[in-house]
Amino acid sequence: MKTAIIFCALFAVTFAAVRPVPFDLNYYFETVEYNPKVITAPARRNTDRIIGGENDVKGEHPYQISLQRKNSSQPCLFHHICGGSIINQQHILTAAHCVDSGKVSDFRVVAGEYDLSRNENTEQIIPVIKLIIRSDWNLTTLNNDIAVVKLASKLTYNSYVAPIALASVTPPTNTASQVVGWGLTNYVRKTRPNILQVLDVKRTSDSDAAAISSKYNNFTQVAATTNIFCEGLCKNDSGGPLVFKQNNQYLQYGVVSYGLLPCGLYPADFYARVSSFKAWIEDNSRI
Ligand SMILES: *[C@@H]1O[C@H](CO)[C@@H](O)[C@H](O)[C@H]1NC(C)=O
Ligand SMILES: *[C@@H]1O[C@H](CO)[C@@H](O)[C@H](O)[C@H]1NC(C)=O
Ligand SMILES: *[C@@H]1O[C@H](CO)[C@@H](O)[C@H](O)[C@H]1NC(C)=O
Ligand SMILES: *[C@@H]1O[C@H](CO)[C@@H](O)[C@H](O)[C@H]1NC(C)=O
Ligand SMILES: [Ca+2]
Repeated sequence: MKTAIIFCALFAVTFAAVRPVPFDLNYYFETVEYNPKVITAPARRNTDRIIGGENDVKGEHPYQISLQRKNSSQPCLFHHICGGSIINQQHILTAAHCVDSGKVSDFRVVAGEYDLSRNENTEQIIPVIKLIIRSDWNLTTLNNDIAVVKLASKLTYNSYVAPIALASVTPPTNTASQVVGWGLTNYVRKTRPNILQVLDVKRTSDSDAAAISSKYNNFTQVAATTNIFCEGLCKNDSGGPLVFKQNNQYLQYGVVSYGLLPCGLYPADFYARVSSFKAWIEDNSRI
């Protein structure tokens, strides 16, 4: 009898731990960082360390920034929490859930970043002066997960710091795409990469996306996948840009928003659909 009760209790805990839940609903703050990276698969390509993605080439994605937040007990220390993209010299696009708690002065942006663990003399570290969050951002539906971050001073563009153009139209299903981020590379072990990771993905169809996530909304969200089990986004990738190339130019069509946990085990990750918010983003990022 006692044994049976213990067995059932263990089973309940195990079941709860693997239940697929949209990332951001599980742990609120951590959610704020859903992201792109992976879990436990054999290494591929030229790496024996990174699961799913691989080290990016420095300067290949100069629009990517690290959104950082003050450590609550050590106010001079900041931690990477989310990604984001440079829209213009004074504005960053990110996910609403990355910035919807805390004070403006808790945040800063690091552009020209590549290796979080060392100074490469390309970093531009700028305080945040304004957080512009969609008023219809909804944590229950995970819709409208979009925010614009205004910087205290202007970025200087160079080969490591440059803006991304926003897509007016979401590209078709299966369009070859890329996402980058400093999110977890191993969800179970909570491994955090120092070097920016890049993952090649393809846009997922709306019908497949709806079959994977009950929260999928084809107006406010878009999905993408590697189609390889154990690859995908993870915590702290949130806010980062999903891009495709058109005429040799990158265009952003998604903002990393949420996924199902554990990271990497479900066949798509979910993004805010940039084309639906382009006018709002432009209106809110005038210099
Ligand atoms: C803040 O810093 C302390 C001490 O370095 C560390 O243990 C803690 O994890 C940090 N907090 C966060 C949220 O990272
Ligand atoms: C990831 O995000 C969480 C909270 O969202 C934060 O506490 C943690 O420090 C972040 N990870 C890194 C590497 O900073
Ligand atoms: C979020 O969406 C749900 C479902 O449509 C709605 O009931 C709820 O009021 C919304 N919450 C906010 C804060 O708008
Ligand atoms: C979303 O799906 C509906 C119904 O299938 C369709 O009519 C609509 O055009 C789609 N919207 C977008 C932005 O793709
Ligand atoms: Ca660095």
